[in-house]
Amino acid sequence: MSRHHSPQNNATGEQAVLSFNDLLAAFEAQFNDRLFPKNPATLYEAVEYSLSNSGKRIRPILCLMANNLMGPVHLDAFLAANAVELYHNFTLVHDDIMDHAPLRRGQPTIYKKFNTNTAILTGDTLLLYVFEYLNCIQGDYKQAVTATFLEAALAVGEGQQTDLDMEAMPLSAISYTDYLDMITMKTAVLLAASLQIGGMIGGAGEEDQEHLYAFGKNIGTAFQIQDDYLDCFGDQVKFGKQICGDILLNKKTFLLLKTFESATPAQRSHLEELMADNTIYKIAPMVQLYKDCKADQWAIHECQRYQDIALRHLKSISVPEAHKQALLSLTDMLLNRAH
Ligand code: DMA
Ligand code: MG
Ligand code: MG
Ligand code: MG
Repeated sequence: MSRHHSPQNNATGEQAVLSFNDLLAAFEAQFNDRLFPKNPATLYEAVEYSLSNSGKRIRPILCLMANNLMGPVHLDAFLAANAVELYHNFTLVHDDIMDHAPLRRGQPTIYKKFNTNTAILTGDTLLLYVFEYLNCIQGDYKQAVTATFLEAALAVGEGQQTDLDMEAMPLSAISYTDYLDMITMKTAVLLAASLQIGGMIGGAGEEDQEHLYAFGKNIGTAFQIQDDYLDCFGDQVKFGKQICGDILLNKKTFLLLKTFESATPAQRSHLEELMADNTIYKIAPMVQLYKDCKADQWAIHECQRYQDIALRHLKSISVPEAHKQALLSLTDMLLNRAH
């Protein structure tokens, strides 16, 4: 493979900015070229299962797009994109065990299809490959890329532990800032780091790297608020995950926090009663309470607010506006909104 993905430049010599579909096709072509050990067969099957039916590939494409903002896509950006995608899949394997989730991307989750122990080994295998890909990066930014990646990966672990700890905590002990810190760590930093790393490999200056990071952090925050919303109000078939799992586990989601904040004293005591119930019978009245307190509308509003902040950071990046179109379209696709 050449060190740059073609087409590098168009006929006029201007930099070619590749679309989501171009980058996705290029990413898929090399992502399947893996050398996972084929034995033992069950683990191989579980690893392949975790990577097939593969979701939206948002994180690796963000990395490639950030790299493409600065110039032709570099082979090192593909290596980093692989690492990011493998790491993301690793976190999902664990997340589904932690969240007792039966479905992911419309199919049984790994621990359901195989068993929890095989799922843990699947996660371990993916994680080892993350570092193999990072290790293959050649440029003199290698150390900076690895450090940025590691910092993000550690934050995801911290965010996931906080998410778990919050399940058992009373709402009165959790502020909106605590919630934002938790979702920043578990979700937003990986998007932010993917973008920063893509930029870093493309030779972005420090300020542009900071804007890339902030752009990713804000779309990541909007993305998780939207994820909380969809877990309750989404279409299960499109969402690919079981609806209302967050309610059953008393996950401290945007909807739950906002409802608690806006509730009347009577609604608050109803909310607390429902939280003490561990059965599926709590779901319908809880959804109703969310609607009565307009938490659904607040979620849409807040998602928009973070998207707007993100776009301001994208605007501040010192490359021609035309180069940013792919990232703008991806943001729209990600946050389900047309400009
Ligand atoms: C997502 O939290 C965070 C990580 C690190 C996977 P979540 O449990 O809401 O995600 P999902 O809705 O995809 O299970
Ligand atoms: Mg989950
Ligand atoms: Mg989770
Ligand atoms: Mg969720």
